Parts: sequence; C-alpha cells; structure tokens
Amino acid sequence: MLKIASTLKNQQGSVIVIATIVLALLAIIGISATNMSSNEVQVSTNAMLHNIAFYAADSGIEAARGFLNAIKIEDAANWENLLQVNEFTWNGVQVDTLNGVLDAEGGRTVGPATFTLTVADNDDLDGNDQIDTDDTVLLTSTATYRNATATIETSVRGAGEAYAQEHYNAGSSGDAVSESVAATANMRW
Ligand SMILES: [Ca+2]
Ligand SMILES: [Ca+2]
Repeated sequence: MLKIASTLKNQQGSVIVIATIVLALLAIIGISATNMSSNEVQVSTNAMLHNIAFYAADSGIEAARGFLNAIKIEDAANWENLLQVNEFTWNGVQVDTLNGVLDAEGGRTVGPATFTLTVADNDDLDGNDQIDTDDTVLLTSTATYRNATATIETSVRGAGEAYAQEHYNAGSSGDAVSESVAATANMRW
C-alpha cells in the first residue's frame, strides 16, 4: 500500500515536470512568434518610410529638372550662378541656390517629406568646377522622413535658349528634318 502511494506521488511529480516543460516551450514559441511579427511590422514600417523619402527625393529631381531647364532658357549664366552660389533674381526673389528657386516657386515639401537639392559641375575637363562648359551639371536630391533618407543623383543636360526654342517650337515650325537633327544632337533628358 505504501509502495502504490509512493508510485502515485512520483507520477504526480513527473506530470508536474512535464507540464512545466510544455508550458516553458509554449512560452518560448509564443515569445518567438511575437518577436517575429513585431520584426515584420518594423520591416514594413521601414519600407514605407523609405518609400515616402524616395518618392519625395524623386519629386525633387523632376521639379529641379524643370526649373534648371527654365533657368537655362531665361539666362544661361544663371547655371553658373548656381555653381558659384551667386545671387540672381528668380520669380521676383533673390536666390543663390536651386533650393531657393524651388522655395520661390512654392516650396520643396511633398506629402510629409521635404527634399533638398544640390547642383555641382560634372568633370567637363575645363579644370573649373564653377564654370559649366558642356551644358551638363550633376543634380542631387535628398529627402528625409523620420529615420529614412533617400538620395538620388543624376546628370542634367541643357543646351540653352536656341535648343529650347527648337525643342518647344518643334511642333509648329514645319521643318521636320532640321527638328529631328536638332533633337538628336541636343538630346537632353
Ligand atoms: Ca567645369
Ligand atoms: Ca559641366
């Protein structure tokens, strides 16, 4: 009788040990699952933040291309004013950077993010990075949103007023041959 009681007590002890181990395993699995799902939420949040920053930077490139083109048409020397950080008048405002031009045109904010632009001369073999001799500059747009930053760099080519007039008047000049030559020779962006 004593032996049976002792065996039952031992079995109870084993059940408690096994139950404790199972509970511990379940707890570990539960914690791992929670960690995995919070990691996935973090990854998708980071991707969303990066996308917002990237599309803001991309908007900056598109807007800057348009205004670099317009600046070149209005006065080609202003491209060099941008490279030399010299003041010029744009839209009635004194500006000395492409950021200033965009600010004078309504700002650089896209949704919740703001882009920042820099213009630099490419290596156009004149030994002077403040003079543009090949109608090409390097444009960089950076946008930050919370902890995500996106930077896009591209080169922008413009050939000035003559090309711009041909380019924009091509549909009405009626000189298809010279237009297509001009378009090929002055391929811009
Ligand atoms: Ca140069
Ligand atoms: Ca250049």
